[in-house]
Amino acid sequence: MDSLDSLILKLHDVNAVKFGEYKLKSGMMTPIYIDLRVLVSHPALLNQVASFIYQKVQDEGLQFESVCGVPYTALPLATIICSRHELPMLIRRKEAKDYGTKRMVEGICREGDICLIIEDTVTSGTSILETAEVLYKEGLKVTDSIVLMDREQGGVEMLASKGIRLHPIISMFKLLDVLQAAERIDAQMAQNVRKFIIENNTFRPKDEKKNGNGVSVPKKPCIEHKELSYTERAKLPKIHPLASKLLNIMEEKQSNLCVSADVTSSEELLELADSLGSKICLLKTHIDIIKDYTTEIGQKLQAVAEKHNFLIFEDRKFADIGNTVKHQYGGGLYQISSWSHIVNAHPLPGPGVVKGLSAVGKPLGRGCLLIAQMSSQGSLATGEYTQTAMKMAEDHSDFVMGFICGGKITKRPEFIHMTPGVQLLSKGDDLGQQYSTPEEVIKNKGSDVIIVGRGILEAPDRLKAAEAYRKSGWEGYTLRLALSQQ
Ligand code: S5P
Repeated sequence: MDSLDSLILKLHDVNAVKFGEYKLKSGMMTPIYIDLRVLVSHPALLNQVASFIYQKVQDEGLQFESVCGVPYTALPLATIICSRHELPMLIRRKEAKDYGTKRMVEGICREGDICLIIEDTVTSGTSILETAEVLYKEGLKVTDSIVLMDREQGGVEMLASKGIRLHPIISMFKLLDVLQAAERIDAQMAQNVRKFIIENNTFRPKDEKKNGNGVSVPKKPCIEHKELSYTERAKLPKIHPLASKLLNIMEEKQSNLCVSADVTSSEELLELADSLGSKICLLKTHIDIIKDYTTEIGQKLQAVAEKHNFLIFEDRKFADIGNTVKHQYGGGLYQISSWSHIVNAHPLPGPGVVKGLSAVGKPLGRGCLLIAQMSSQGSLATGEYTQTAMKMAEDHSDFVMGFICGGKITKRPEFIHMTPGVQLLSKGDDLGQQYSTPEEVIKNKGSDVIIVGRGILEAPDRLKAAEAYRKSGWEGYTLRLALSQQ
């Protein structure tokens, strides 16, 4: 298959990417227009785009029972993919027939089946959401969507807040880089478009309203507020003190790297903490996989954390009723609350789990992350579940300091987003783990902290690998900040 760069140039050749003054569906004027409707007149290119989309499906290891293209431009793309790979397809009608079955979706819909949505271009994500809402009404689930062109104007975040992961193939910034490098556009034009994209982000969760179909849509495209730096966020009046401390550490050490210390001996755990301590803002442990656990480990870890100025996060994933998690957190063999600054919890049992943990942790100045999404294939933490986690966090922001999630899910700058499933090279393991790169997670998906386990633990030189992840994560952050401040 051709490279992405050559695909971008071909799209430019056929006028699928145009520069000038154009009006978007929303009424917004734009200096760049993406019009993939022309693809049907270029069958070889149409085929090639379909191949890229299917490659993305495979790279991401997506699981689904059917495929639906957002009408009309993505319809032929979905058709080619489904025909080539013999996948069941669904067709969403734009208007219900006024005779016959009055169905809005053609094809077989089985309750609980997952449908993958394919789209050609995303600005705010509304078109995908509208198609998803129609599919939901048929009892289907939508967890993922693939888009050829992401204009990077808030679609990823908006859909993430609705529990749909958007996987773009070409991002606006990549497109501009390639066209500029090939001298199709000059630096000034590229810069104008970048500025426009950053200033016209459409994602503003607080202003959501329902449209006529009961579909939530952002009220109107808006000028996104300048993104705050970690230091600025650390000073916010309503921020959790531990979140503030972590953000200050991140800025001071220029690190948004959390190492997932998934090792099984206490000696290796302490050695890892000490040797990588200077590179990280946070050390994540799974204390129950340590085979020679003794009560001193917690204190020793704390001493190393103090020496290198990082925090400790026990990845215990509490998921029981309040009374039980209270004991699990404050007592038992591991006495987690005595040494771990941060813990996490599944929102599954309801707010009681947070209340129980808070009763133990809050007096000690501890903090909690809610698991709003998971990196593993087929995770159930999507859609309404993710939204409930966000609401739960807001209701308990005196103890909940952020989320485990795939990317930024709330615009409240007080909350810290931490993302596992990060590797520079691998795409996944054979047990369902799915990886994204630090750049994708921090710069494109707007998360704050990358959580890296095997990417570092299995490297021949762990320190060198930790430095590579620290650097990459930090670059993602500085780039995101710089872009938002232009
Ligand atoms: O959704 C999740 C949540 C977590 S906390 N997916 C995850 O992988 N994790 C944890 O992050 C997981 O338990 C493991 O400790 C780490 C990822 O490890 P890696 O080796 O795949 O980077």
